[in-house]
Amino acid sequence: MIHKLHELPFSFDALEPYIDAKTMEIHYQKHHGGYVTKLNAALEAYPQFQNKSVEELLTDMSMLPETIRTAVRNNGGGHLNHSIFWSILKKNRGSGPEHDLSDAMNRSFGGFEQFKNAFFKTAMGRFGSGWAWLVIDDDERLAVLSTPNQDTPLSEGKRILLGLDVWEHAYYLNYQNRRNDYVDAWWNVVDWQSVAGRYDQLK
Ligand code: MN3
Repeated sequence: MIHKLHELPFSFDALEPYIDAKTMEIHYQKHHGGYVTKLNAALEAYPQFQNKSVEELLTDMSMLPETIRTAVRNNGGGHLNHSIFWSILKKNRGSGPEHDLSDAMNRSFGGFEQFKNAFFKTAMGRFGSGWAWLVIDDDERLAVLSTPNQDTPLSEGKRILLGLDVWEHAYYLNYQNRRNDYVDAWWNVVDWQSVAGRYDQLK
């Protein structure tokens, strides 16, 4: 096993009532765990790629043999996307972005509320499975975008500040078909200090 499912940085019930413990348990162990297992399986016959980080694999997928490119894209993407997702989750008790990140949000969107509106529309507009993202774009501005499946903005050269998983597996137990309620509730568990840390590192 080259790639590992790292320990979840919080307990399964830490995000309740916004994200329930059962969803967290299945999401982390079965879904994220499954991506890691399948990524390792794809790389098994290709030792020359086993020492590369998941970020390196996804940044330049053209270097990969075609036989494993789709498997790495889907499962490597799944591994990276979920690792980032867990790292930016924490009950925030109503806090929001501060300092440099807040300034950047004002410059790029006109304010935090405008950002949230744009992000909500993007998350709701993703047909089927995928993600909504806040990234630093090529022009150094913040941007909101969506990717299908487990595609990651890293593969398009974007720097990821935060992502929201809008696959049904992320919310169906508690919210059923109500993705809008899930997205609304999710604002309560964005760890803005963690997002600010990513911004400081990546800007
Ligand atoms: Mn997921």
